[in-house]
Amino acid sequence: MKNFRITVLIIAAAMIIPASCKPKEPADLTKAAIIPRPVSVSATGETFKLNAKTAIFVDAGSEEILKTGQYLAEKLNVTTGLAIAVNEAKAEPAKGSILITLSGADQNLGEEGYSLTITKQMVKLSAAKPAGLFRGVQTIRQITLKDTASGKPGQFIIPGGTITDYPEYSYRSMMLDVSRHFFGVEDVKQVIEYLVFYKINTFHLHLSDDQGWRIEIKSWPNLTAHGGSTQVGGGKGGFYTQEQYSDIVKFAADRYITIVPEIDMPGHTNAALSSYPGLNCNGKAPDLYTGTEVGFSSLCTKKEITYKFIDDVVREISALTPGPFFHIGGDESHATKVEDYIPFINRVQDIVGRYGKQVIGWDEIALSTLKPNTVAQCWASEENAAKATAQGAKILMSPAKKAYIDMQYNESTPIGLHWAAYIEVDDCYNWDPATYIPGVAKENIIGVEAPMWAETITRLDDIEFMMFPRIAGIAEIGWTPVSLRNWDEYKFRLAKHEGWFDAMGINFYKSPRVPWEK
Ligand code: TNX
Repeated sequence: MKNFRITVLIIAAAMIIPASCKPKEPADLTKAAIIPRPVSVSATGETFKLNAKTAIFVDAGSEEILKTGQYLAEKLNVTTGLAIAVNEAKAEPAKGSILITLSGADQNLGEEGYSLTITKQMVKLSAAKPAGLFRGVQTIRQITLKDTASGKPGQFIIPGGTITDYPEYSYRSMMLDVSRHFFGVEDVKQVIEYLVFYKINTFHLHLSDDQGWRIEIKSWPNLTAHGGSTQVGGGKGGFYTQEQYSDIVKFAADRYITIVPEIDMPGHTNAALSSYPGLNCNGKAPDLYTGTEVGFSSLCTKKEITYKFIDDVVREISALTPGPFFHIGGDESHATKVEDYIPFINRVQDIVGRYGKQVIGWDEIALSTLKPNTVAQCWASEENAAKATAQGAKILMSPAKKAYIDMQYNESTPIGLHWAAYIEVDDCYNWDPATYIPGVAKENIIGVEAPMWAETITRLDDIEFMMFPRIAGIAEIGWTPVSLRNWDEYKFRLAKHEGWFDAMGINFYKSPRVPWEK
């Protein structure tokens, strides 16, 4: 991770919360720059003072909630320079504290909902489930941003009121392609840490493609030894050992983020075909590939060894993945005849099902017979979307013209592709999953994902530039009811996150369409 940034963070603390107390508007919680916008916010005009006496109290006897309290303390201590301690609540916590509790919460808040009450005496965060507390912690972090909190050194004033909040969609995600260019464990953790701030709950790793196989499979070691040894442009590539993958899974789970592993098949498989020639219909190994064309490779759908291979890969990865999903790709299989593709996808769904996982695949999988719980990820074809919903499948919305954060912002931004569209920050925000594809309604949709393909993306700085600020908008689309979303209001909240981007050292795109304050 970016350790050198800690210094930057401490210096930047003064920028997040101004050190001097300029005359300000009265503290108003409804004006807080919270992204995603909460479902309901009401202000009282009271204020809570966060200072050296503030402590965090959590329910006694829960390691899990203690960790959430510690996570909040760590973050606030960096941004405020205070040394807030975390204690188990024995009795009624003292005045001036932050209380994090599961008790007394409205059970209708669901898995991730929370309620936050800020009075002169106390900040009280409650939720029905631990994940809800963790999401609420992100709101507490955000209301200490500049222009929401104000204060003198050592004392920060937080506006009083109540927030009741829960997500519109249960699946809010970003995908990172680690195949076209490889990104190491520390980079991946940094991206996950960014997603946390915007209440995103799923992270999809595109672990294999023509250019590289990125996860160790113990029963097929040449996949990484050979297939992981290069990347687009001919660099040295890389891969995650199973221990490293598990470390990523745990890092994400500690932040209530589910990892969805993808092994793309039957196309996008040149790295595997080059590692094991037996997987090719002609039995010959193609060279490793470092270009960016798509649609030229296919596993041999007619050979039994192909299904033994898939079984082993799915078994090993599923054993390391606690989340419910396994993504089988299935896109752009132009080198596979459709009459071979359909039975292939049908059979792979059965394999994944046997290892207890639910299948996700790109929208082309709707050509096959979808199992009852298979999810189709819609990126391009309305026809495939219609086929999926007609079969009763749920849809994950990733329309390339809106949600592909590997697309350039405009003609002059330096990295990214533009085959789908140029996607400015407002374009990425201004769409509604529930009306985007005719015939695909809210009840068909599980959520939204922003994919980051990595043909042109080579370093963490590039990932940041393409993510920020678009990922904040995708997060709001997934969380906030459409009736509360409006670009002309959102853009001012977004502008206030610049201080956080700077404090984190994030290389963001300073779009001319956002009224930045600096
Ligand atoms: C299409 S989207 C692809 C990827 C490319 C991407 C580039 C999808 C399912 N397939 O193979 O990387 O475009 O934007």
